[in-house]
Amino acid sequence: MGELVRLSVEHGVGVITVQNPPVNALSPGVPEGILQGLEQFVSDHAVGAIVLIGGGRTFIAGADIKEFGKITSGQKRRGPGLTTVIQGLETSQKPTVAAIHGHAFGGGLETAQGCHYRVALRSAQVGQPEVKLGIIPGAHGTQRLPRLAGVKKALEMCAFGNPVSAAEACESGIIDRVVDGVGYDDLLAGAVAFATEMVAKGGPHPKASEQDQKLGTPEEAAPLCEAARALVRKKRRGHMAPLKAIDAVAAAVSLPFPEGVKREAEIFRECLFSTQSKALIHAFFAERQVRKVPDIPKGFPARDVRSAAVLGAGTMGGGIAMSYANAGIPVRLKEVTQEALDRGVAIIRKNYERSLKRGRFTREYVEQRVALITPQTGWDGFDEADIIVEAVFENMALKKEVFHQIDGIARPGAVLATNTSTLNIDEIASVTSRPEDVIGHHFFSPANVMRLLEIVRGAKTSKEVVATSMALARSLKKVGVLVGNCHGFVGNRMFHPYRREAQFLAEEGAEPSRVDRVLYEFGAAMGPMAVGDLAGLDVGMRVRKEAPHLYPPGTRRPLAEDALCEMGRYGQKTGAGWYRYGPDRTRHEDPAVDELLKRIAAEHGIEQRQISDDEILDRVVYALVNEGARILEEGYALRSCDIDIIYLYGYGFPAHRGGPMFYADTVGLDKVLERVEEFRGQHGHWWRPAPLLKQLAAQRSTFKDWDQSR
Ligand code: T1G
Ligand code: NAD
Repeated sequence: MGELVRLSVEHGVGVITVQNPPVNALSPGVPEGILQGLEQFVSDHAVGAIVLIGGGRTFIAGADIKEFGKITSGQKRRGPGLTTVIQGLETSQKPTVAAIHGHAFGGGLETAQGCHYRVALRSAQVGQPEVKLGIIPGAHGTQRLPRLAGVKKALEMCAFGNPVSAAEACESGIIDRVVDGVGYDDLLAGAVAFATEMVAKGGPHPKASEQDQKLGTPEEAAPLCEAARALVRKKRRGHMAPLKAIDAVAAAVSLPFPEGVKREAEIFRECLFSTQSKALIHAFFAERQVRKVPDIPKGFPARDVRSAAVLGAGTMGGGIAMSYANAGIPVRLKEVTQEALDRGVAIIRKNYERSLKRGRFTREYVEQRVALITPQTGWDGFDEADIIVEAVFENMALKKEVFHQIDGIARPGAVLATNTSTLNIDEIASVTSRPEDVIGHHFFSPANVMRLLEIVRGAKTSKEVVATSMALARSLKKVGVLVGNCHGFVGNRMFHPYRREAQFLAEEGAEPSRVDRVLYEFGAAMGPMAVGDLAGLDVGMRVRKEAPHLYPPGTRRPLAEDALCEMGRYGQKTGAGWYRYGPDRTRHEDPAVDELLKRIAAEHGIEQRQISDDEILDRVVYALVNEGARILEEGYALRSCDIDIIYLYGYGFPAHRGGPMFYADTVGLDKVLERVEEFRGQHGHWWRPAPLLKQLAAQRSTFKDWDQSR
């Protein structure tokens, strides 16, 4: 305990410093330490005020999330809970001041709300991000925050979980003073000076729990809560915690403080034991786990990437160049013809202008970013770039030609990346004199928006180039996931059976719009048919043509999309695909598609039947899971959580389901296997269960356990 919290006295002010790196989470021992320090300073006559501060780079990032898994519903808490500490800070006879730098998140901000005063460095952020973990603030944040900041601000912060800057927090009453300076020492000096002023001013010192002026009436709060609920339903579709957080904030207005905190506690427990919360906490740790590569320890030497060059200014190249520019990295963008270059640059401009209009960027920011992109048709500067990213057409002969050229131009030590979505990285690398520098950087469309970056390790890719790519992903604000070099890598390899089953279902009589609806209701951003139309049905058709091994003789192959392509229906870009598209891309069901499906079924002897929503969901999602299990046992993904992150960040899989592999765990792998076997009985070949799925189901184990056993 002594290690976790340090006590000192500065100019007559007692300083409680939390020392629980890296983020000063409120792990067991921390609340106890704070309380002990508080009691000691309250009874110390030489101390006039108390400052609570975080050691290292941050204040307190909240409760220790690792502890959540250990809490069972009936368990009693050991020692004083966080709320006891918070109450102690608020009822202290001597003024208490929270000194915030880095982050005051979750229980950290709630602890600060217990203090009489809060000061913060300008760079600090405060927030109640609990909803992102499927829970709500559980240490009275939903009750004190509306009293400090008003109901509207508290709803925003508690229901969406987004952080607020120190300046904004000061404006809304969460923070009393912004302290100038840059680090811990400046903050401590500012906080001690502030505390000394408060001692001189004298009490009574404000208690957030007693300040009701900003709460207003339940009648005034009702429309604010309704508006917040409507926004949540739109932006966090299917998520339970944000709606619950709104209920808890509403209780702050309708109930006296002691009753409000009881209501908050009830709601908090309801959320904590939910599957949604488990899934979101899984996703939180998974996002951090994927940064870890077993054979590349932390701190492994990585190369600096200070300049980049991109080949191809099409859909992907333009977005990739924007990603570099947005990270402040100058980037050259090369096309074959001036015409193609102008087209690419115009799209980049349009994208930035759109962000400007939406208020995401300022004009100054946009101009700075655009200035970092140098469009060109020649090779100028490619010999100096730290990384060259190839994003030309998906064609092996062309990629080889381009890599041969790059090899002749790039400086020694440059990373040579390809954005191919299916081609063999080793074959591409083989035409260069330095296959150790070649790696796949599989961005997702639109590359400037989508956060996933599959980093594809070739057989000869050096560890240094992998480490450089993983670090680079973070600089580009992407989530980098290391995968192996197989057809479609991880994401698209799994997406293939997912979309195949969706087509089979349509051919068997499930209306395409119903297939989409089922997936949408499951929480997916878009159903498989709508996604097909967005990406272009011709893409899948080309894959089926160019990779015949995907459909060995005697296996059933999907027919509908090839037939749609033959009718010129490539999806949104031709105004029709699975759906017909009106102006502004409005989607309409199309009887012509239903007729086509019936015709295909009749011609190929496919039985048309009533198909339940459950079958639709299980067939498409378990197709993902079964292929995911194969990928794991073949070693193309490091862990099942890597697959989950790929699906959460690259394919719009609903976050509150935790990813396909975690979802299968929550269903129970024995149940998943049973269903897979059932589908195998009905549909044959494609449903052979992955051996790993069989093994784990037999052991009554989970993919998560499998990850941990390795
Ligand atoms: N508990 C446990 N571990 C945590 C943690 C936490 N709250 N926050 C971070 N870590 C670990 C993380 O797993 C990683 O570990 C390392 O710290 C560095 O994190 C009562 C119920 C603070 C903005 O949701 O948002 O309070 O991978 O890589 O980019 O109402 O961490 O190195 O082994 O993310 O500098 C609410 C979650 C909890 C904050 C820092 N709090 N954390 O970002 O570092 S619920 C949160 C973050 C709660 C109360 C309730 C970010 C960060 P490893 P990092 P970063
Ligand atoms: P695209 O057709 O939009 O753009 C390709 C561009 O490359 C064209 O503008 C073309 O003029 C240019 N080009 C061709 N040869 C060139 C050369 N020798 N030098 C410079 N430029 C050249 O294609 P895209 O969708 O951007 O795809 C590019 C790559 O990214 C492909 O490998 C594709 O598989 C991959 N990818 C695409 C997506 C997607 O959703 N579109 C997603 C991930 C990866």
